[in-house]
Amino acid sequence: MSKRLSMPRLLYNLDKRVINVDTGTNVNKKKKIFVMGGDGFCGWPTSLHLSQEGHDITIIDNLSRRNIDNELEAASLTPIQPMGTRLATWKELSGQSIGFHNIDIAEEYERLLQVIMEEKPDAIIHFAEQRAAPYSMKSPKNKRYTVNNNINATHNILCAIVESGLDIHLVHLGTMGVYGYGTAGMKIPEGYLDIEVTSESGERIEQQILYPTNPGSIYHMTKSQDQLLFQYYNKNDNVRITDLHQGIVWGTNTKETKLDERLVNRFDYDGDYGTVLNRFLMQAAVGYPITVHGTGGQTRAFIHIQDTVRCIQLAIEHPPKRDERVMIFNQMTETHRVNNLAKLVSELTGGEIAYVDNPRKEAAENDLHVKNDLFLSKGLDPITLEEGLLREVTDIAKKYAHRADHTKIPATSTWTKDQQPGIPTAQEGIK
Ligand code: NAD
Ligand code: USQ
Repeated sequence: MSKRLSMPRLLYNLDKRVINVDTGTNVNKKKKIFVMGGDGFCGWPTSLHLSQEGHDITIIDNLSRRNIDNELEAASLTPIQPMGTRLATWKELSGQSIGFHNIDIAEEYERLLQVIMEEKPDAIIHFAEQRAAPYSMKSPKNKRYTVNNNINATHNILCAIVESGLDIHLVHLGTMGVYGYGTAGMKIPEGYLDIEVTSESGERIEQQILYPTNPGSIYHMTKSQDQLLFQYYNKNDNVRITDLHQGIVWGTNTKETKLDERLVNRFDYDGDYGTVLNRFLMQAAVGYPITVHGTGGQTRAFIHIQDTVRCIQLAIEHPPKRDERVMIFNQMTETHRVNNLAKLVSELTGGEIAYVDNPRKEAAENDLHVKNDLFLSKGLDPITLEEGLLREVTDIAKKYAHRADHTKIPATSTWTKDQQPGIPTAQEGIK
């Protein structure tokens, strides 16, 4: 007997979107997407890229990252523009409008729900968390802020998706740090670990469980908590969720942010928000010693910002099915030992390396082997450090070196009373 393909029942709604009546999903390629945290380092280039692809983008951000810069008296190395200028420039260049709402998603649940109900997004990309490990460890106030902000933000989004009754695909930016930075002794899988348990009758049963978390900071711990929230809302309410376990993002600009200097992305280099490779590039460009913590034996996963944006597009294009478990991708393209990165940057620039005290409580060394087959199988063609590093030094770090405040470079936030700030000594060439 031949099988007839059942045709989807489609509804054309007032926004000219085509909705599958049975699943509630928008079957157009072009989607209405909310970018929570769309003013930030990853969120801004993602918003532009998805707008360029023809999606209808609305940014939701409370500009807390800009306020933290004010609090720390630090600033992006690149001259980022106010949100109004960013959006007007994008409209001028692309003809596309990006919407913007200033909402604190951790605190203003009713406003969040209202905007979801009114604009009915097909997908929400969630970048809106306090993302710096050193900032989260600075003081009890910072610990509490990071926990309250991050966990409430994630929970409010999940709760609002369920209360709205809409079938919204949530794409969350998580971290490789949930797996921990010990040596796993195996390739870290994409989210789920194969295990075998022995029943009372001696039968061996295979299972897959969430890879055990082992966070190394309060910030990373909030990402571990996020994972449980996702498991729960997926199990109880069938929310479609993709959790991207991202490595350290390096680089600054993407195809779209390069179009005009007013669209430039942020570049953090200060001791709290600057991440290791961008800090090393900037330090070398301004003649500051390259600050390797301890022996530099930590191995970490990396990804270029252009690939971040591409991965998020791939995640949006491949949502999990309604009854599928949380989809987890390792969003990274290569792993490097911190000390080797310092040597690479030093060879490229002539910069001097300083082995400073490690302000963090972390293993002196770890090995890291990671599976990232899912994105590669969906067509990701990664930018390697080898091809992008020099361009980053000349196009960004040297170009904006005059904006650097050297007093903001040292990492002074210590994990406990037993660690010391990572400050180079006078002998180590500090100018
Ligand atoms: P970022 O600090 O530059 O951007 C985060 C944005 O979220 C900011 O614009 C901030 O104002 C906003 N925000 C924070 N709390 C909010 C709230 N309660 N309500 C509304 N807006 C809020 O950070 P980023 O580097 O773009 O990182 C984005 C996400 O990606 C984070 O969740 C981070 O954990 C994750 N991630 C980043 C990296 C990296 O190397 N930058 C690596 C792995 C994962
Ligand atoms: N490090 C140095 N010298 C420096 C700065 C850092 O040796 O000047 C070392 C740190 O001690 C650490 C490693 O470099 O061992 C990475 O530090 P980082 O600040 O670049 O990265 P991390 O704290 O892990 O956090 C960053 C982002 C975070 C994201 C995470 C991805 O801020 O949002 O989740 O990278 S991952 O590391 O894969 O978990």
